[in-house]
Amino acid sequence: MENWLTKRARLTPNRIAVQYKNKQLTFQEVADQAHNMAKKIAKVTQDNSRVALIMNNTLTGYLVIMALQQLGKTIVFINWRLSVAEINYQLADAGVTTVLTDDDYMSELSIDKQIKFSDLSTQQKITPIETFPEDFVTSIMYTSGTTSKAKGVMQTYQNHFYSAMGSALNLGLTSDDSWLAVVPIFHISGFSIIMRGLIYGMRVVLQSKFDAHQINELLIEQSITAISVVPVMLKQLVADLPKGAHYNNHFRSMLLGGGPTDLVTLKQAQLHQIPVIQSYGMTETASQIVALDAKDAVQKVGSVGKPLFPVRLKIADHAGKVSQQGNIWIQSPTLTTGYLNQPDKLAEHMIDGWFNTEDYGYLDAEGYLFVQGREGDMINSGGENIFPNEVEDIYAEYPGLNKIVVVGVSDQKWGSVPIAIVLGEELKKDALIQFGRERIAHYKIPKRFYLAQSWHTTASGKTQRKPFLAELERLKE
Ligand code: S0N
Ligand code: AMP
Ligand code: MG
Ligand code: MG
Repeated sequence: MENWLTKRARLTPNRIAVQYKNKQLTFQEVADQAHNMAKKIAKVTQDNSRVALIMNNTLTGYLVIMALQQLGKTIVFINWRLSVAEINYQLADAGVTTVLTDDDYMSELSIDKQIKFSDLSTQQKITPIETFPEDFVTSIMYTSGTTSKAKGVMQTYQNHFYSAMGSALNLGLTSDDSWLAVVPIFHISGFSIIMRGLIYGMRVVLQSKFDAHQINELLIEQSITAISVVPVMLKQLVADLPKGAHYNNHFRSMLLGGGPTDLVTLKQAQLHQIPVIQSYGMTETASQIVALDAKDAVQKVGSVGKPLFPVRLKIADHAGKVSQQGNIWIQSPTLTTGYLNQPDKLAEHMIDGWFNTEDYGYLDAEGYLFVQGREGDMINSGGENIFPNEVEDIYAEYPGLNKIVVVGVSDQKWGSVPIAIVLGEELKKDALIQFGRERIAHYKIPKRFYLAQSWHTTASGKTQRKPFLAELERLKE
C-alpha cells in the first residue's frame, strides 16, 4: 500500500489531521513535521528495526509515531502504568535498544538509550519509506496471560487497515468526522483511532488525561463526532452530565468497549440520549471485531452487536465444535500474525483457521452477540487486565507471608478489582501495599488484604481459587 501519510498529504493536504489543546495541524503539516521529527529520531534508532515508546496522548507523541512509521520502524508501545521491572521485561523481550519517552516520564529503565522527546536533536538526512507493506508489523502491544509472561502482540498494516474499514462500514464516515482519543494510544483502543485518522483523512482530537467534566465540555462545545471509551469512563461521563445537557449536534458515536458494562449505566446513557455503540474486541484483533449498529443500540441494549465486515464468528466448545453457548471464535483479517518471539503460540489458540478469543458468549436468534465473561481468572479493572498469578508470584517473596491467593471482585468504580487473602505473620496492610507499588503496576495491587482462617487446597496441595471467591461473595452479603 502507498505510505498512508504521504497519501493523505496528497489527497487532503488542508484538512485538519490532529488537534491537541489549542493547536491544530493539517495533513500536510503533519507530513512535514513528521519528516522533521524523523530526521531527529533516525540517528538514535539506526541500529534497530524496533523502537519502544512511552507516551501520553500528546501532539509530540503523535508526531513521534508518525515519524517512526516514516522510518519504517516497528513501534513497541509501553503502558507507562507498569512498574520498572515489568517494562524492563518487555523491552528485553522486544529486543529494543532505544526507548523514546515523554518529557515527564522519570523512571530509569535498563536500556542503552532512554531518550526524552525534547532531547532529540541531531538531524540526519532521511528518505521516508515509499510503501506501508500489508504484512509489515507496525505496532507491538504486550498482553499478559494466565500461565505466561506478557507476550508482544504483533499488529500489521493489514490488521489496522481492515479494522478501520470494518469500523467505517458500521459507523459511516463523512469528511467532517472527528474522533476524540482519550483512551491511551499505548492500547489498541487509542492507537486504532490514530490509524483510522490517517486512513479516513479524519481529524483526531488528542486528550492526555481523562477528566469526565472536561470530556463532557469538549463533546458539548466542539464539533466532535465520535469518542472511544471504556465502561469506567462511560459511568463517569453519565454521572457528570447535567440533566438536559446534550452533546453537539454532529456527535454520532460513543464507541464503548474493553470490558463489560452494566445495564443500569447503559440505560442512564440512553436517558441522556448518548449514542452509545457497544463493541467487543481485543489487542489481538486490532480493536473491535463486533459492534452494534447505531439504530440497534436501544433495542439491543446489552448486546455488543454483530461481527463487522468481513469478520466471521462462531460460538463453539474448546474443540471448536459449534454450540449454543461457549467460547467466541473468530476469523478476521485483523487478527494478529502472532506473538513476538513465540512462533507457535498463536497456533495454540487456533483450530482449523479459527481463533479462540477465550471469552464466553452466545448469539441471539437474530445473530447479535452477548459476551458473558472470560475464561480463567483474568480481572478487568477499568480496561486494564490483571492476572492473579502475576500478583501472587510477586507477593510470594514477601517476608512473613506464607500463602496468598488473589481473586477478582466486582467494584462500583473499576468494574472489577483484585483482592488478596493471605496467611502469615505480622502482615501490615500499608507495608504490603508499599511492597506492591515497588514491583507491579498500581492497578494490580490488591485493594484489600484479608487474613485467612483456613486454606483451601486440592489433594495435591495446590491452592484453590474458587472457594475463596465464594467466601468473599458471602462476606459482601
Ligand atoms: C480509566 C482510566 C483513564 C483511569 O485512569 P486515571 O483516572 O487517569 O487515573 P490516574 O489519575 O492516573 O490515577 C488515579 C489512581 O487510579 C489508579 N488507576 C488508574 N487506572 C486504573 C485502572 N484501570 N484500574 C484500577 N486503578 C487504576 C492509578 O494507579 C492511581 O492510583 P495510585 O495513585 O495508587 O497509583 C485509565 O485506567 C484508562 O485509560 N483505562 C482505559 C484503558 C483501555 O483503553 N483499555 C482498553 C484495552 N482493550 C482494547 O484496547 C481492546 C478494545 C478496543 O479496542 C476498544 C476499547 C474501547 C473503546 C473502543 C475500542 C475499539 O475497538 O476501538
Ligand atoms: P485486551 O486483552 O486488553 O485487548 O482486552 C480484550 C478483552 O477485554 C477481551 O478478551 C474481553 O475479555 C474484554 N472485553 C472487550 N470488550 C468487551 C465487552 N464489550 N464486553 C465484555 N468484555 C469485553
Ligand atoms: Mg489480552
Ligand atoms: Mg483520575
